[in-house]
Amino acid sequence: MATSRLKIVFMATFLVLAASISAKEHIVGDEKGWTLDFDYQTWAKDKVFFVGDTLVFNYAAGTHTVAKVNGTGFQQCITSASNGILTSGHDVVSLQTPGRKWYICGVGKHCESRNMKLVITVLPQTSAPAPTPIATSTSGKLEVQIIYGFVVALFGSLLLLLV
Ligand SMILES: *[C@@H]1O[C@H](CO)[C@@H](O)[C@H](O)[C@H]1NC(C)=O
Ligand SMILES: [Cu+2]
Repeated sequence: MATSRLKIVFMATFLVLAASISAKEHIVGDEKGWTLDFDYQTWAKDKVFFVGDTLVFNYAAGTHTVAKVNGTGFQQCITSASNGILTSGHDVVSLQTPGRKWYICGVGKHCESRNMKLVITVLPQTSAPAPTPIATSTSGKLEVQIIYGFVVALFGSLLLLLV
């Protein structure tokens, strides 16, 4: 009995810790980037996206764009300028809220005919919102995140022990 509870606590600790420090950068299309005739649905299928992660769209500036749209815009390939259209060729999108997110290319018929459309589902973080950074350097930030992860994990384990 005691050992299995300890196991659960250990696993929970590990999971919370892993989730809290692993903000991930997803290169859309991997080395192919954001391009014509790539199957982005298959690319996204085996990936898990969390709040705090980022998407990176790589392409030659001028050849494509990245437009955030809603489900209707995705189905019908309609971009909306008010949502902001990214054109830099190295567009970094940070996933700030959970839920379904839709991105399409706004150039020509790339969305309609060349499959330049991506839909993902962003999952909520398992831990509380990101801590206010104490240090400004990236390494300091990571340290804070790790410490924060431990605190959250410890707290979670204590809660589990009370069950
Ligand atoms: C989707 O976006 C289009 C264009 O930006 C807008 O006109 C429409 O109202 C939106 N639909 C929903 C369901 O939000
Ligand atoms: Cu395009």
